[in-house]
Amino acid sequence: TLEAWYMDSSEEDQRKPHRLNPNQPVPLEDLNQLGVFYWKLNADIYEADPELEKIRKEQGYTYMDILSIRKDTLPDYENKNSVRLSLQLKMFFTEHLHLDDEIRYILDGRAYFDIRDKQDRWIRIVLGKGDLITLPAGIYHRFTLDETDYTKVMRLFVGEPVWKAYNRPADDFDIRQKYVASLKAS
Ligand code: KMT
Ligand code: NI
Repeated sequence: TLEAWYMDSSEEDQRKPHRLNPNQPVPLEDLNQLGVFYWKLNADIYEADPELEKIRKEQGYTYMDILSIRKDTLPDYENKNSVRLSLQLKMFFTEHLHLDDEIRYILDGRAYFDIRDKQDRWIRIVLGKGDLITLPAGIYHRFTLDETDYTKVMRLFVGEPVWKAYNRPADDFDIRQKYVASLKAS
């Protein structure tokens, strides 16, 4: 299952866990209420996984690509898809929203997704190998590596991918208003 917790407000290294003391866990049902959904899969067989195929088919996730993300210490000449960090990671960790769902499947390593709850508090979600998560369009969120500084992530999308991120504040966007309204209804 998925582990999530409320974050402390310290400005320390974003890759640290930032748990409150005592820890304040967030159950999966609370994440579901915020429009966040989760599947556990076997990442060892992602290239031919009938469960992943089923999800992609049911959800219409026609597009996919894979990124290796590691801390910007060594250039990675072998993997053309590798993203050399600092700049990109800085953008990922800047609070933002998208006009579409963000669907990510961790194939290796670990990463944190931080999302805002209804009271605008940060919830940190830790994802490891085999975790597939969907964040709803319009939710404010951010992404970071953890202290292991490495993850390999599959990005899924319905149709032609649009990665554009709108940094907060983006409260006047239709998608944001729609998301906020959906929270009030639930
Ligand atoms: C985003 O929009 O937050 C990201 O794509 C970062 C996480 S996966 C590379
Ligand atoms: Ni995003």
